[in-house]
Amino acid sequence: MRTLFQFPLSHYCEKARWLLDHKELDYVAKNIIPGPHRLLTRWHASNDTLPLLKDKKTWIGESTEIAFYLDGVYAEKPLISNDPKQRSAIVALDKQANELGYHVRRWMYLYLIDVPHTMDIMVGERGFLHTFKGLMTPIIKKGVKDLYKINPEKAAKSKERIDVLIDEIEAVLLANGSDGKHGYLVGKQFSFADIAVCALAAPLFGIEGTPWVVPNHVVPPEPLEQYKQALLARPFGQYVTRVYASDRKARVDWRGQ
Ligand SMILES: N[C@@H](CCC(=O)N[C@@H](CS)C(=O)NCC(=O)O)C(=O)O
Repeated sequence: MRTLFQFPLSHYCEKARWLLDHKELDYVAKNIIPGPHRLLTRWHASNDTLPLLKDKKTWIGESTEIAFYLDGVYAEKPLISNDPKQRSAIVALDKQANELGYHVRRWMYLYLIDVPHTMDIMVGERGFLHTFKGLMTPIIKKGVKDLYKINPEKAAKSKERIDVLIDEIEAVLLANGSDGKHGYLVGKQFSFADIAVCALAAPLFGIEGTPWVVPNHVVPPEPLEQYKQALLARPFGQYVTRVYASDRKARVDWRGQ
């Protein structure tokens, strides 16, 4: 059995779950305590972040590495074209998506880190963090703020980058003949580029079935809601929400175990 070590709220972990789900590979999504997770990632993948995949005796860190590993080892339902032009377009889009994810996280946390619902998801519904929720919540909150440098100045800069990256990705989409309502980023097929971009942009949209759905009792912060509505009026927003509806067939609960 494969194990994906994850944080439920992480959109990079959503990218890895989507890869495994697309390939229809069985796995368990296992939640790890933030902080001590680095003992595992450093030991097995020489890095600091999740997702981390264990496939039999092989450990793979980094969402992009996971994509190339899975496509290399499991030929069914390929995600990365062998055509050199398409392949380099996919690699370039994944790079842009990774940067987008970095800035989306910082900008959104500025508004969401103090919303109790965010912490509810981070501590989960069972396990160590849940049991010691009262004690752990301020520690996790401070850790997240320090780690991702969540402050108004940095978040404003991140928002500028988000705007630029979305413009760039949308331009690729349009150049590939898509108006947002149909089609994909590279060629005619759904590919790794679509997973990378859609997963890493997903928190902006609060799509049903993802960790970023805003429950009825939570009023979404106004800047986030305004931006979501502006994006939904554009090809980029229509593309992300449509691809989620048509191609995100989750086989494992994002809440993990
Ligand atoms: N480049 C990495 C980024 C993953 C990443 O940033 N993961 C975050 C969660 S969203 C993380 O594990 N942070 C914990 C840490 O940095 O210690 C990937 O694509 O997998």
